[in-house]
Amino acid sequence: MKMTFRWFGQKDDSITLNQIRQIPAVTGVVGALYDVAVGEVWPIEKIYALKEQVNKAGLELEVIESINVHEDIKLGAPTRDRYIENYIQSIRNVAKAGVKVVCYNFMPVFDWMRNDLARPLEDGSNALSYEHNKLKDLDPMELVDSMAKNSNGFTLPGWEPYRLKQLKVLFEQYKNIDEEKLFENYRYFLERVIPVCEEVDVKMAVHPDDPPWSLFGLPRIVTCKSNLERIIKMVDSPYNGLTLCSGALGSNRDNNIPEMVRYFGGMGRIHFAHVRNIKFFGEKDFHETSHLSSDGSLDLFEIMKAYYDVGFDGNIRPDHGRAIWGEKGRPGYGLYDRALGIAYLNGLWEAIGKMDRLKTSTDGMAGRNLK
Ligand code: DNO
Repeated sequence: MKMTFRWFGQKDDSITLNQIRQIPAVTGVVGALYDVAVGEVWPIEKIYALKEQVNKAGLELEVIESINVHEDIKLGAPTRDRYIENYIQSIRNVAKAGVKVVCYNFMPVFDWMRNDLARPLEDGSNALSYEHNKLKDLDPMELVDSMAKNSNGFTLPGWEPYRLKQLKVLFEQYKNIDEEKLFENYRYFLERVIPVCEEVDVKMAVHPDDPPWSLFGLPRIVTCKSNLERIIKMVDSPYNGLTLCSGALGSNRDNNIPEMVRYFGGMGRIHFAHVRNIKFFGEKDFHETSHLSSDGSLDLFEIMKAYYDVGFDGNIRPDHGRAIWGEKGRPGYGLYDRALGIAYLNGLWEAIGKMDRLKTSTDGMAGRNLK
């Protein structure tokens, strides 16, 4: 596996490339052009500039998170073809700069959702949290306001003001879109984009909906094993794959993450791994935690073991972390807890690999003894 770290660029991240370079085993950053509006073509010069900056720091830029999909594509609006053309051009451009994987999502209107960006935890740190009953009765505008007010002055990925300006209109437009219609519009998009990905060798990796259920009456489909399977089979190409996010999918108790890693990883369809933990405190309520298995509800050993067993050699990154040691970073994206997360994932990976090799050699010796 290749360990990476998400970076929001020089202007908009409290963390420097040099700091990232010093986290053990990190070989690359996961980046994006944050100043290109959704739907516009990513200019090649800007991609090259980002790549050069990252490479100069001794890091790679193999993964983009995200090239966002314009709402007109998800809505199947008459203007979608223009936006799909632009998307395709952006893919061609990132390919020229050596990008191998594009992470994106197909969530209507909102990206990930939480109702508290700084829930105090027992150890004095704080983390993102989600309480279903509090959120479901909220006016979506209030949610947008509170996300903006509590983000320590950073723009949260997925909550960029330009995207949310048209909220009321969008809600109106989505009234006629149910899950089946959304699947149909998704297929239309994939049928046009994946052939180009095959040509330029860029893998598409859809991020699951976070949380993986419908909210505010909006359809959500990237939610569970059967839907993920349906999505990758809609255009059955190795270039049509997944960002398997343990925290996003894991917030639905019915999703068995190690099993999904084995299943989709075994098919070679996991192109990017987000690994983090969450802790349930209600049926559909959870807060984020450190990566450590015993701090949360997910078993990170089992998840990493599943990646090891399927021979995962793609890019992986720790996902959100808590805010610890007084750090005032972008909620979920501070340096310290994500770096601790990496150290832990590295430890699991080394131990799993060494135990496996030890087992193979003792099995071999036992075999010889028998002869
Ligand atoms: C949140 C992230 C998501 C993710 C997008 C991918 O922290 O996991 O915003 O980047 O859904 O398009």
